[in-house]
Amino acid sequence: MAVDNYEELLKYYDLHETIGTGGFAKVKLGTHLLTGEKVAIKIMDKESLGDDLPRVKTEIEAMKNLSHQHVCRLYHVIETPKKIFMVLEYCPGGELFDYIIAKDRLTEEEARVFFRQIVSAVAYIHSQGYAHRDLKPENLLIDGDHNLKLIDFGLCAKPKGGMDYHLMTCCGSPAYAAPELIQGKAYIGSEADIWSMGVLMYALMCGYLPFDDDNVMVLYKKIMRGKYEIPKWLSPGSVLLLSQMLQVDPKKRISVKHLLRHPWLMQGYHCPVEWYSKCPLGYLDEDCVTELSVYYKHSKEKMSHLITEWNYDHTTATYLLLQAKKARGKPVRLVRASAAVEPSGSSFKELRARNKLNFEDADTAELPYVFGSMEFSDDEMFYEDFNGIEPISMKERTKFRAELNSVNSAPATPLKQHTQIKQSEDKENSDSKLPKSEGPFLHPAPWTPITKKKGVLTTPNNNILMPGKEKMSTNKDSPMKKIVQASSDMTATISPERRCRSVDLDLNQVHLDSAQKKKGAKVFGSLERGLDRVITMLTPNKRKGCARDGPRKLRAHYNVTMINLLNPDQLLNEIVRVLPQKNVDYVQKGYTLKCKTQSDFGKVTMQFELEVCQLNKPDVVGIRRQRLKGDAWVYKRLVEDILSSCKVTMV
Ligand code: H91
Repeated sequence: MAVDNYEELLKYYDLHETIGTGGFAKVKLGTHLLTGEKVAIKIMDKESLGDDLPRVKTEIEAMKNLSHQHVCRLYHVIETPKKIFMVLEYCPGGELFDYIIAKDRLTEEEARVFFRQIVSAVAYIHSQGYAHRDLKPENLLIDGDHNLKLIDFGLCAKPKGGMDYHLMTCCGSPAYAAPELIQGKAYIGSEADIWSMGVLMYALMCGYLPFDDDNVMVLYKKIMRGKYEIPKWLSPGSVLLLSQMLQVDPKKRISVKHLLRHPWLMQGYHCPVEWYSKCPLGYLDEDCVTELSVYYKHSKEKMSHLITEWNYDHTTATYLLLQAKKARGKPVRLVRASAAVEPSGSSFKELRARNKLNFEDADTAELPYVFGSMEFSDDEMFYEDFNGIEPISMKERTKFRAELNSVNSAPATPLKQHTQIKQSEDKENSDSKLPKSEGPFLHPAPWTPITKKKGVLTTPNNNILMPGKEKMSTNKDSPMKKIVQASSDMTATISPERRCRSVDLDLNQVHLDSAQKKKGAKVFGSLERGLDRVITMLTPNKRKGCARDGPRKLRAHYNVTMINLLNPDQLLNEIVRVLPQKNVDYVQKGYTLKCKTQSDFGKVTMQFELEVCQLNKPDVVGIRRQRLKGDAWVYKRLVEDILSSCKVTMV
């Protein structure tokens, strides 16, 4: 990897490990040098993007126009000859999907808190003329305050004639797709989004999908019939709301406008969902402008002018991140980099050291585990190798860093990088750039008059809606259920104080009666219970290469499952034994298993990590799981399968 691809990025950000992959992109954690704020950096390789380049353009243009408390914020776009970097709001809580499966399902109250935020985000983007078209729990992230942020606008549409124009492109994830969409009919984007929200609400409250099947054609038939199971724990109010959203006839489906004041959503709130932006781009925060103008030695007027160009350059990023820092109650201060501005005498090291000190109070507390290194870790290199992506070497980076002696001194020159990105070929998206004076900070009427017009027939995007997609199994009775039901002879006893509050990793459920177990055994929450059994029965075994270092010490998090076991090697051995049986390829690095599955044609269908770790409060062994690529529900079933097989072999 040539350093110059990262040169511009590394002027402003420190780059840490990969935190996920999204289709054609890799997402890394970063730190904005001037504010010390954490950011997520979506990295795309232009060459590998190919036909997906318009999708990236769509996403960037949409995100530039969107500023809302429940929409992930875009801060900065950097385009180099080979790469596109999108610097985004960092959401330490990860995907809503993982949160749901860690809890099996959410209570009605918690589902309502989240669903109000989803309705708020969707009503706002509709008010701005966009339909999202890929609403699902994987595209909702949880921020540091446990609030949801909508991501992935690559499939969104902004019909030229407004929200009520018909669209034709069939896109999104099959299980969330509206009946009219899979039938290839012209559809209205906002109506299709409401259907997906119905599927989403069902997933929140049930922990599984209303329409699901291994066979995509069977799945489509189920969607078109619109019949789904109503589990007994759903209240009459939620059953009614679901039925209003999951209406096969889009004309009979509830509208966002009516959703805002739906009795189910008002319960306990007594006020409709607030959909308008609480952070409009039009208003400039005086403290932030002052700090920036002092830093760059500009007048406040000049600084305000530079900011309001909204070029999504370093000025935009610094302003928005400073504002975010202020909102978190932190001082509105930029890192003073006087050492760095001195020609070549002052060491870059000094600045780095200072930055590190300044960043000491950053939010590591929110992270599921401590991000150890400010440089590329071994782990990172390893991961990249695993993916066949050439990593930037430590040597190159250090050399490059040392050369950046003017890193923080450059005045903010608005870069028009985004203009280099080719025009989208997506006919359903007009040039979505709103006139500056009509930015999203105005509160437009959310529902513009209807002007119906049939869209131009375009080829359904089969790349996205995958009719032939391989699925592993859709057996609703999770394999973990067997384990849980057979757990009366469980030897493990878990003291109440060992429970993880935030996730309700209710290890005590091993003692529940069978009726309760049946209810709670659907998804990942059951993972805890199953693993617990597996692990207590393991025989000690020597594993080569693991005596070296101990497992990492991680914090309790809902992606970390606690195991009632003191020996991490036993757990690692067992997982390593089972993975090949499940056709999972893995590379072991210390206590981390970097796993992947491949299709018959050698395409990587799934990538995830399982890491055996040590928790200190309580002092137990844990397993951190992280999906990096692949269908979320298939991943869930695969991990459950791996664990249930551990059990079968051990009995
Ligand atoms: N999925 C659809 O895995 C599979 C933590 C994490 C923290 C993030 C902030 C922004 C984005 C991702 C974050 C993230 C894709 C982000 C935003 C936009 C976008 C993309 C990502 C994954 C990709 C990694 C994500 C979660 C979703 C983590 N991720 N861990 N903050 O288009 Cl707008 Cl791809």
